[in-house]
Amino acid sequence: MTVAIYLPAESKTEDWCRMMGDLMPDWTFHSMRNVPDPEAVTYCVVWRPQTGDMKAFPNLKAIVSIGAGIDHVLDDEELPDVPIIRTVGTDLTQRMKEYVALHVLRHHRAMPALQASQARGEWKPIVVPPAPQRRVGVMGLGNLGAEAARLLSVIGFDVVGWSRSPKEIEGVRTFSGSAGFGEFLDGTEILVNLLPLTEATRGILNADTFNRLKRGAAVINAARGPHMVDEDLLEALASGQIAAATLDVFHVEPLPSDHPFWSHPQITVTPHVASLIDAPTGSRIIARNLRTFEETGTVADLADARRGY
Ligand code: NDP
Ligand code: OXD
Repeated sequence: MTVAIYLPAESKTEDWCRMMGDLMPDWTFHSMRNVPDPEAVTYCVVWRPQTGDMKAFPNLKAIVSIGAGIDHVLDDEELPDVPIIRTVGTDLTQRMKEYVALHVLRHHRAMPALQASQARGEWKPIVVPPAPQRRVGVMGLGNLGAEAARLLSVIGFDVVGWSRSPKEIEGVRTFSGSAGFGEFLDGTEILVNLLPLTEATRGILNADTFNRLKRGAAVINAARGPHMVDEDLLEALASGQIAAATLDVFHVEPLPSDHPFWSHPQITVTPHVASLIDAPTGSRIIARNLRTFEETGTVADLADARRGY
């Protein structure tokens, strides 16, 4: 089998070709920019490919996203109509749970304000309520959101969750669909976004959403930049409706150096590291999925392109 790999940095593409070749010596891996025979390519493995890249391969059987999200693949308006395989696994879920717990606890325990006091040399205790009196809302209850919500509940938070279809998760009160969205938001003090980016979820972190949260809420966006309406966040921070935000993802990545988020005192910026897949783990998952798909014509981690995730 011949596979074309694309990552925005050509040196990384070459690393992936080497790693995948070591794991699957009976398969052939080429950089997508350097494929000798496009007709031989049956799989593409990609992160943020460019429009039209994959239509060059007429015998494609499937596309593998190097990541849980597939929005970067669906952005290709000339995308071949073949199955899309996500790259997910326990390592990714573990990393995301850690990121969410860290930043929820940080907001809950008022760490940004305590650090600001330290910078001023001020001894200024802040008393926070115990976790059961703090409502945390998790948007998206898939692989990542469900596990993050479970962990927050084990820590003791009052956890609510929101998804497209109804869900049952121990220790979490769940809401679904647009009918359940308002009730999910009411009283939420720390909002965590783990939705996929689709037409239905683009811009969902906007003024209307912020205004339904408890005044002084915190927002954590670890999903995709275009979920956020940046101007609405800046206004909500200025008005006090939102007290703080932790942002891992942005409309443009890397976040441009002149973007106001960089220096905003109430915003914590992390460079898309919430659950960064490491190459050795990712390549092992992808190798297993490629073999399974080749043998059986399907895998558990298939995305649904019509749904958008
Ligand atoms: P899943 O596909 O497993 O889960 C998505 C969840 O979102 C599901 O619960 C789904 O509902 C819900 N959902 C989708 N559309 C809607 C909607 N319109 N209204 C309400 N709920 C909706 O995704 P993952 O948990 O694996 O990943 C989520 C996202 O996290 C990825 O798409 C990616 O963008 C982002 N991500 C970010 C990373 C980072 O490092 N920052 C790393 C990995 C992922 P239902 O269950 O009913 O289908
Ligand atoms: C992903 C990501 O989608 O890293 O996996 O953002």
